[in-house]
Amino acid sequence: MTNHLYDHLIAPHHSNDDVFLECSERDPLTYREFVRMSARLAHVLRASGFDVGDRIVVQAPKTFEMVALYAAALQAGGVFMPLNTAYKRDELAYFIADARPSVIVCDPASEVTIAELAEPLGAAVLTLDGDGSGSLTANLDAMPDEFAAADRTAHDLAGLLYTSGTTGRSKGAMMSHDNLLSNAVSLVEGWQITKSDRLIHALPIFHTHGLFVALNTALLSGLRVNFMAKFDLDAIIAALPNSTLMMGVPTFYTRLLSDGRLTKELVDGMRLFISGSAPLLAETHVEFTARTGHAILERYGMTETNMITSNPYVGDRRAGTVGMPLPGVEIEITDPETGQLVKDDQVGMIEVRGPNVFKGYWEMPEKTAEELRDTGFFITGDLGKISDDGYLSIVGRAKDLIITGGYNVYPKEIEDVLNDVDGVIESAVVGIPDLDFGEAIVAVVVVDTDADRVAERIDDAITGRLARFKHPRRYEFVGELPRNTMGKVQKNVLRENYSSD
Ligand code: MCA
Ligand code: AMP
Repeated sequence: MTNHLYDHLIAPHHSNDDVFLECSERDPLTYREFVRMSARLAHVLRASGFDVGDRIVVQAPKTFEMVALYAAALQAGGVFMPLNTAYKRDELAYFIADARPSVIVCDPASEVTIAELAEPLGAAVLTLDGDGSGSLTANLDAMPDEFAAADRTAHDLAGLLYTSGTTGRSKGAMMSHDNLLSNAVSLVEGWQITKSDRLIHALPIFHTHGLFVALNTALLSGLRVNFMAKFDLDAIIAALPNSTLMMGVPTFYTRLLSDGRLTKELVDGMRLFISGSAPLLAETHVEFTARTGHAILERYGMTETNMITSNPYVGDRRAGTVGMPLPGVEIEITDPETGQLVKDDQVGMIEVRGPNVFKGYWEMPEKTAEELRDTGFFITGDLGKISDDGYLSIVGRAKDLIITGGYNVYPKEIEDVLNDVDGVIESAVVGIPDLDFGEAIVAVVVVDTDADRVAERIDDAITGRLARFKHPRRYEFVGELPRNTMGKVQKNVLRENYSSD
């Protein structure tokens, strides 16, 4: 029997007494204890009706138990599907109905809502609170310490992560065991991660970055994780002297730079700072190097592909670039219209092929065919160019996407909510530069009556239906939207107009 990810990430730690996860609120958890907790949780899942190939939806606080639940789902042969804790009922309803999990684990505070959504599917609902308590763990001690891992090949599914669509519905990216393992192996080698590393982990664990990039590399190398509930500037400053490694989104670095306590001495013991999920401004890179002596290593990835490129660990970490393809990963720059390769050094669509590229979108063969070519190349929607010496720069996006503090927001989803509001004729949502979040959401709205009254209704609709990070930070009420001769709204004009204010 083999279970690709379990055999490489979890089983090797069976007798490892090194600390895996530590945090300020609880006793540290060793690797050995983690393996035992995962096995017990796998028994809980089985007893709740979780079979090989089933999906488990998890919308729960960031805890040791949630990490062990990921391992348990793999061990039980299932597919782990984490969801942003900020999602509201309407958002959850879609994901749950689409993925049809057999088990859902949620915060006790949302149990009633989740139970309603689970009912038509007959899915079991278990709870997990921020301190590790809940119905998921209530009988953990009574469970056996060992669980025979289900047989899973490299090509079986391990994760289902939803990404929003530029038009229409969110799509579940199907990640296989090998997609995840091959990428973790490349990153551990490329970033020279070892068991001596001490990682600052302040990212959420419901996305690729905090879950797969950070935790799969931790499990593969056996390093020690300083597991923080969220980004907290004081906690990070306090942790830096005893750490060697940090992974973050650009907001982590701009916030650190805004604090006078960030000095060369503070980060004396640090080996590597890594940034990704959103563009790191070249000036942030330069300022960070000047202040700390550390050149941030910027890398580029997507939910559908895991990590694609990375700046070198040894060599020039070039500001404003995302480095070179990881081993085994190929990149092509193509003409977005024709799909033909562009000439050297020209800007075009970034396409990627390799063991990291996903298996397709869950139950959406047409969407898969649109973005994943028969040749195996995935069309990223990002525009870029490659320098003579092989560094990729991302220069824009062909997709209508806003990235705010590392979270992706598709304007269409917000526009749909706005356009539903009584009194709204039409709307356009754009991202404008923001010092803290990289981009901030602005909604430009055309109304047919008293703007104040409509604004109240908009506020109710947005608050009720969308996660907080998707809420526009600013509304502009206008008489009409700028359009080109084809009648298409000129979002670039809106971006320019509101960026300069
Ligand atoms: C929190 N808020 C946000 C965001 N985060 N609004 C917009 N964008 C955000 N990212 C809201 C809060 O609800 C709060 O609302 C208000 O903004 C201020 O919150 P603040 O305390 O400043 O936020 P925070 O809790 O400090 O969080 C900011 C953060 C966090 C640290 C940047 O958003 C974060 O950890 N982002 C990382 C996301 C991530 O992991 N992305 C990876 C995706 P109120 O007004 O109610 O107070 S994976 C990916 O992209 C690919 C694969 C890749 O390459 O990695
Ligand atoms: P997601 O769908 O959350 O996986 O986000 C993937 C998108 O994040 C990519 O398509 C890029 O647009 C963006 N992204 C990730 N890393 C970087 C980076 N280092 N620089 C610029 N954009 C990035």
